[in-house]
Amino acid sequence: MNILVLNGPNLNMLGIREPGIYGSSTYADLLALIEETADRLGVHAECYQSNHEGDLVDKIQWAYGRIDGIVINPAAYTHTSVAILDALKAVSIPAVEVHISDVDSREAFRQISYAGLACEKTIKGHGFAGYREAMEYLVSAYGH
Ligand code: CA2
Repeated sequence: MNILVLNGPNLNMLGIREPGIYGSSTYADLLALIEETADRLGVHAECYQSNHEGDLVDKIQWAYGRIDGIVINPAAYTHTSVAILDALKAVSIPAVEVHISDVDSREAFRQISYAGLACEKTIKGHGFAGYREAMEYLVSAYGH
């Protein structure tokens, strides 16, 4: 099984600023957790981060025919991007939305998710563990 783990803008800055909201672990630490999880589950994880909306759309389109499940944290684009929503709908690959922070207890604008409308499940406020839980869900639902 091939899982694409997509991260949106500024998530490459993890651990560098705002440790109170996002924790003090880095994006490299997150990649290590995803790799460890993939090994344990016996799947391949393709990780991609971009600060650019179109790049994320391109990567979702690239996934068509290659990837069996998507874990996506679109970061700020969660709350604005119809393009990412449309791309997820276009490829129709099972997807899980992840947010490190509990977006429901933050500003009102963070409680709107466009990407989430194309996802089977949303995991929020579980920190990095949310990515592991999302991968476990995809493997249990679609692993072969
Ligand atoms: O909680 C999440 O995972 C978010 O997707 C993170 C986004 C935010 O816009 C969403 O509302 C919720 C922001 C990611 C920014 O990451 C930073 C990392 C280090 C320092 C500053 C921002």
